[in-house]
Amino acid sequence: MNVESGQTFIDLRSDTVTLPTLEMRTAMAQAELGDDVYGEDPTVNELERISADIMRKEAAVFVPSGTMGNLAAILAHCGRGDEVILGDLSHTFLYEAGGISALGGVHPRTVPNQEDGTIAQDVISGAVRDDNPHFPITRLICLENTHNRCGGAVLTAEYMSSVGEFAKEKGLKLHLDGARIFNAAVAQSVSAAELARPADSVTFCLSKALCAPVGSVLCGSEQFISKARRARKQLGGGMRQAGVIAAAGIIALQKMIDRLVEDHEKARELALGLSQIEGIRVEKNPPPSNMIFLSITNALGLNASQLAQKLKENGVLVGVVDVNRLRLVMHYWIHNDEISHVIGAVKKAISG
Ligand code: TLP
Repeated sequence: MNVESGQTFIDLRSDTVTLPTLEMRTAMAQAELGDDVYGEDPTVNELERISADIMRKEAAVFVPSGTMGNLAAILAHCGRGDEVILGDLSHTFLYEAGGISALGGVHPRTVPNQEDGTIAQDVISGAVRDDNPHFPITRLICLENTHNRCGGAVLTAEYMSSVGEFAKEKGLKLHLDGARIFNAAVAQSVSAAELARPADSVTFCLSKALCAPVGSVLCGSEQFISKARRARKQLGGGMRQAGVIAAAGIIALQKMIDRLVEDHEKARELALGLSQIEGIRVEKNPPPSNMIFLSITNALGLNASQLAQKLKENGVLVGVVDVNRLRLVMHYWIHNDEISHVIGAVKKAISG
């Protein structure tokens, strides 16, 4: 639910719109605090310890956003002029404002993402540079799980392992943008740690489907996290009494992971209803996690922005991906009985 100038919307634009639960707000009010840049905020320290345990990594650092988590990771793994291999549909390449080049001087080597969010092994292998003074030095591979622009696709533990083994063989590091790694984990009934095991570092977000208001966590070895902590400071991400928000993050990790299956069920139900509407194609049906991508056929006589505007007039907010694609993201604050309203709103928007 989202309120704009007094009007209430069913907000499916993203799971980033989720508000904190009452339990989170209470924990935030009661959190024990200290100066986190001195390492003295007990609530942040606890969140970092719990996060490292969940991912089975040595250490963790709390960061304000997924974008900063990925950037701090890439700055900690790479020096200026080094190259990172990443998907052409990855969030880091598409939606992080070019931060790795602008702030880190890191050269992005984009390679095609496949529909299932993976990058073919031979493509990764072919992108690794030879030792030649003409070339940047390949330092890092980045993967994303779930994969946002690939429709919330989930990467398997087997795929993660095979890329991890390849990286090791070549002396490269592997970073995982696991903004929604818990969605990937519950969708496959595996632990997030298993998915992250082959990665040297992993970022995950507390502020998306887990409903915390702010924050992400970057996990890795002790040595890596101390470098990432310095990168966070350089980026202005040292947050002082950050326990206020870390407290919500702790509840997110304790209470909000297992229930993500409910979001996936609701996404399947919505996708099924939408797939029966003529002129609309559900790109991945059933959806692999909590995202539904819709393609709109020309026959509809509406482009994606026009359809989104009509849906807004009917109380439903959706994301416009491009001229004929929409994204609908399911989350905690969408109630089961709102699904039929969304399906009805789409039918009405198309017919009128
Ligand atoms: N994604 C947002 C938008 O930026 C597109 C969304 O609404 O989905 N990695 C992945 C895979 C993401 O989807 C996002 C956010 C991030 C990183 C960045 O997280 P934040 O917004 O916390 O910087």
